[in-house]
Amino acid sequence: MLAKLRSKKFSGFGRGRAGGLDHMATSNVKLSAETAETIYTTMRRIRAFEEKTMTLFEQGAVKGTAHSYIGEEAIAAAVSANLRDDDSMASNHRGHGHCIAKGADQSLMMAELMGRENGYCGGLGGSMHIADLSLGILGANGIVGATMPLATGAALAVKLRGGDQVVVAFFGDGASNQGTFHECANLASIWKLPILFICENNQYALTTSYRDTTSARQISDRAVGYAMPGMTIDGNDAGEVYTVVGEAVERARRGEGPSLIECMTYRWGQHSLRANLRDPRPKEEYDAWIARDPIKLLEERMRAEKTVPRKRLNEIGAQVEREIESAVDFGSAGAEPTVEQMLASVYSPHAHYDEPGPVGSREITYVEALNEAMGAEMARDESVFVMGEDVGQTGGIFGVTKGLWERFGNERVRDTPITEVGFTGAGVGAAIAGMRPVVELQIFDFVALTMDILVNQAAKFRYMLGGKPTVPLVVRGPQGGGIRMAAQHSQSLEAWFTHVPGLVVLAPSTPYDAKGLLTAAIRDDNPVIFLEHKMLYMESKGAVPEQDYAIPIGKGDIKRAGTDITVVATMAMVPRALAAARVLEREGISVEVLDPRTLRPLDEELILSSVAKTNRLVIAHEACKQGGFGAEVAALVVEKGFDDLDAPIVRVGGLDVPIPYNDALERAVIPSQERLMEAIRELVGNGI
Ligand SMILES: Cc1ncc(C[n+]2csc(CCOP(=O)(O)OP(=O)(O)O)c2C)c(N)n1
Ligand SMILES: [Mg+2]
Repeated sequence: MLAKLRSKKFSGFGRGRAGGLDHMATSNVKLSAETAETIYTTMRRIRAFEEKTMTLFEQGAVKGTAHSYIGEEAIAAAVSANLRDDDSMASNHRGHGHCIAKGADQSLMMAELMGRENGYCGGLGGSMHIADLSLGILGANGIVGATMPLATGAALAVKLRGGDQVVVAFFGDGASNQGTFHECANLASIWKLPILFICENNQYALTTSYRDTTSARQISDRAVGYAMPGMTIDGNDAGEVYTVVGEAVERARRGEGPSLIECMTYRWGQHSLRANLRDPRPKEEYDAWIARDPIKLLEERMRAEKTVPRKRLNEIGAQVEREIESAVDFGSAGAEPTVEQMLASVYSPHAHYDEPGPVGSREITYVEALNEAMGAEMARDESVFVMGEDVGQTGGIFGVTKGLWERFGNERVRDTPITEVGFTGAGVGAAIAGMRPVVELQIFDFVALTMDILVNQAAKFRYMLGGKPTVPLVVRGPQGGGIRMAAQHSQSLEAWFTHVPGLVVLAPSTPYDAKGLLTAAIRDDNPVIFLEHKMLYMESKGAVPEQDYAIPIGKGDIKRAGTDITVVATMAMVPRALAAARVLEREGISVEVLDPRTLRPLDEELILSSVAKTNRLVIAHEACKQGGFGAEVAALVVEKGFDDLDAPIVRVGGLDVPIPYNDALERAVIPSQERLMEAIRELVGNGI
């Protein structure tokens, strides 16, 4: 069948035609009565749900927006009829149909669309974020193209566990132009992941035609570039979808890797219920596709094949009407969610640990400490794996993952292509699917490529889904300057992430903290941005216990006690502040050096109690001063500890320029020990 359909495609769909309509013939594979009835019932259910949603939207009971799946029902229904309960799928903004087909509870869906506390996401997600991980529904998604990395990661999780489940990524013709599609198609192909890329080509992305936005003749042609089977089929023919997808599912289960199936279809409505835009679709094209109602086509097939009698179809119609009425009643009876419920949904609770302190005589480097934490956690917990560029046999360009490949092998210490969105996104998908990925970004500046994945996906997943799922992901790598790597390899970017609810941001400055915090990060159920520093890689060595230990997230540390002034310093500024404190001690100035270690959540109490003791505060970080993390610390002390201050707060930060290449200029930009000492001296001499 695959070969037949492939050759059909090559003889068929031409650009500029009405979506290949002339060339699509209903497949002649007979559907069993049971399969036909299952698919038909699902299609009717989706249609009834979408019609009701439209009415509720007009009445103001469903707010915001929703994207109707009417016209495309055959795809979700026939794809899902091939899936087992333990298979999964990731959906997009037009996701109601996918969720219903995978077995989502319509009452919980409807309550969510109505924004109620009894909805799937407790009213925090709405139409575009329905998910039910217990049914393998990895979530609809408001970001076009995000489906692919989540599904790819879930498929990677299947492979790592040695399962035979498959994962489906549903996406539109528009999404096929996103980098995520291309990065994930490549990843899925080289790793032979059990994933189906199901493109629902409804021929338009909002108001643009795929014929104007897509380089290939058909989207399935792109499969060639990723060495996977690709075919274009009639998405309104449930029989054809069922048969072709069935073969691709079996192929994936056998471990033969991904397939790309492009289902030609048409949405009946505008882009969304809210959209009131120019409709560019020619009347002739529109009428031709509406005449090919997928539900009617299946009814005709069942009549021709004499499988399910008309009477039974009427019963199904009546049954889905009852279901939808009861779903609406359930939603209408739901309470409004509370602010307390909302606030409790952002983070999974952090574990409590008793840390041993940097005791013992064994001294190791910062790099060795990080390596030890990963090795110990991988040995302790099979769901932990490491991936990134050159992390395997090479051990990473700074040697942080050295030796792990030899201990844990290719699968769990996984070299990736240069595809930051793809592998960081796959990390999120794998975390959602229950693994504990540790993703290395070779140089932390490259995090800029992954912002959607971290900020819109990882940080919000638990929250959007009503505070239930966990995202145990660590994204780690070296930031900071000092080794003449210039503006795109030297930045300190912590403030980008401390601003995002849902993320944890850790920034160790010593080998002891590096091991304990990385251990805590890997065990934590939240996405963690784990910042390391190149200068600490090169220079930092210190006492680290041999045993496993974790440092509680949210607990700062006094690195040196003092009475005249507090210096809150982060990362490479900590050893500088300590060196400054040693010099100033000889001048009679007693400096307390406080390292927050955890930037989000911040140990506010420790900072406030230190300032209450010293009455003076300098904040030192390497990042640009403007908009830097120091502003947050300063604001905290002004808001909650103002009466304790005897002098203005001083921030010592990087100059507000990108990091330059020239060494003298780089030294001028990054705060030096001398600059720090000047600030401290001036502040101690100032005040009341
Ligand atoms: C990254 C991103 N860009 C733009 C949008 C706005 N937007 C939402 S849906 C959509 C069109 C998507 O088209 P397609 O992938 O073909 O799916 P369809 O709506 O046709 O089902 C656009 C532009 C978005 N949500 N996310
Ligand atoms: Mg589209």
